[in-house]
Amino acid sequence: MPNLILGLDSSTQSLSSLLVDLDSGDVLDERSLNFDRDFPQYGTRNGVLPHSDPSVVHSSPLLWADALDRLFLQLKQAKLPLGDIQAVSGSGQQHGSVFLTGLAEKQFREMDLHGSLADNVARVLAKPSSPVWMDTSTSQECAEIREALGGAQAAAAKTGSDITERFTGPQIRKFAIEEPGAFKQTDYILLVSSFLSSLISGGISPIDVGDGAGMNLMDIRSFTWSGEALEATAPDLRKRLPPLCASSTVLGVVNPYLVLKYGLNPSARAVCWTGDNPSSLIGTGLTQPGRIGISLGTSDTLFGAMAECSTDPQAEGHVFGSPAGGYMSMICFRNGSLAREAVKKRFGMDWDGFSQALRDTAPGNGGRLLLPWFEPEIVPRTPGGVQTKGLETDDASGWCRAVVEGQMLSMKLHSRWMGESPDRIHVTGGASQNPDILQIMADVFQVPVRRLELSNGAGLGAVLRAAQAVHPDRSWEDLSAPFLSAPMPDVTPDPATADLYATCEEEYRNFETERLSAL
Ligand code: ADP
Ligand code: XUL
Repeated sequence: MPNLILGLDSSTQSLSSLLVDLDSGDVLDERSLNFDRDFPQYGTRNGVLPHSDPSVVHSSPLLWADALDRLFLQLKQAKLPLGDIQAVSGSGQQHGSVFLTGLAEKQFREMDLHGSLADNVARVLAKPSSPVWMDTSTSQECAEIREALGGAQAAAAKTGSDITERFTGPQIRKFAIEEPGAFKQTDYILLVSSFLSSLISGGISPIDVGDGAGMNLMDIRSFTWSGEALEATAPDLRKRLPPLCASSTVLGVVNPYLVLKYGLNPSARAVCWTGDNPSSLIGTGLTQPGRIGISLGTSDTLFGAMAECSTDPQAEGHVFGSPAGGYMSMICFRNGSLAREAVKKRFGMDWDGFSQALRDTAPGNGGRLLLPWFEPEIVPRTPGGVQTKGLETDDASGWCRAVVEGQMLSMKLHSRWMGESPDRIHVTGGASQNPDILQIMADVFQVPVRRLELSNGAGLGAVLRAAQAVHPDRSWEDLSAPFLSAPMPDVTPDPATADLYATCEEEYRNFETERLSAL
């Protein structure tokens, strides 16, 4: 029987899948459902629900469940050999939380086949919407938890990160304070990853140590729930959280719902899910320290495997468990693709026009600078408002270069704490297909940039993690080799721009410092 593996990725804006044959290295199918376009009934915009308060950003767990059903239906209608799938895993946007009642475990174990996955979920939801990573409404809760844990540095040393607005702990605290009745009804608190993993496996999934580290609730050194953090966050939290587990945990076989409705093999393994960034670490071939990955998705993230656990003294970056064992560092910029899109839209361009503008302008942009805070930014923490220097409002090509240079300079500046001098950057995510953006990245960092054949690093990570869980005797290198080819030569840096961008970094840092103190 062919050795097929299915990897899923439920991101901010879409659910995508990758079906591969592990033995031949063939990708049998790659597809994606866009939440706004394919599920208009939920009324999402860029994958999230509009809200009168821009700091409150939620999405719908029913939408994520519906997308899972639709995806399996499409795979079945495409007559793909779903009965040959040996293992399924996935990744989810990090930090988002799903609140379920005590009936959830039984409901997921004994799914009602007459209803959809969303119908089954609707019966056990303790909170109709899920706060997601773009939510910045928990500053008060963060301050309270941070104080209880002894300040930002102490919180980072304990949980891997300073107490952070989008992280699950502060979101849980807000829910417990604002809706005590609904919180009381909550018996299970899951992440997006463990929620979808629960639907696939038919039960309540544990939370893996990659995504679990994004909650401000896990002791980053022992990979267990931190009693102190739980205590500081919400009452009786321990009993509401599933256990933590290694990312390679095989949860059992897939839910009979998937067997009976879509023809999955009853012995196919359901492997624990993780967060999209830990998954991208694996899917970009970065299981060992020495190189970094950059994901240009809805958010831009920069990550790398870490030799040992060391946290950011500025408390802006994060340490997570790596799905390959040990640790990874990660830093997340909220103004990623949506900021590039805002500039593209402002000047009525398509991506070709945007790229042409990058080619038409010179490195350094003649001193024109932009701090890309189109929306509240996480790194550095600021409520936002785009800041420019020397940039005319109608200077279309200047704006295009300024947004990308600003993003790359900011990534370089704010990732210095990782102490990495990478010899190569591996890129993934939607915007990684744009070579002109990658050229600016190569020049700013002065290292070659490798674009991988499969631009969905998180989805490939899900495939490789599932494969490794069912073939623990095989190494990551061996499993990933057929899938990590580069479709084009590395984008190499122009050494002539090295000094220029070192000066730009200095100017960017000064401008950022000045604006942060003025805001
Ligand atoms: P996520 O997984 O966070 O939902 P993706 O990694 O799928 O996001 O990336 C989607 C984004 O990729 C789109 O929002 C779009 O801005 C960006 N994108 C797609 N094509 C290009 C391109 N040619 N140049 C720059 N950005 C692009
Ligand atoms: C990481 C983060 C985002 C989400 C969505 O901390 O908030 O990258 O995982 O992709």
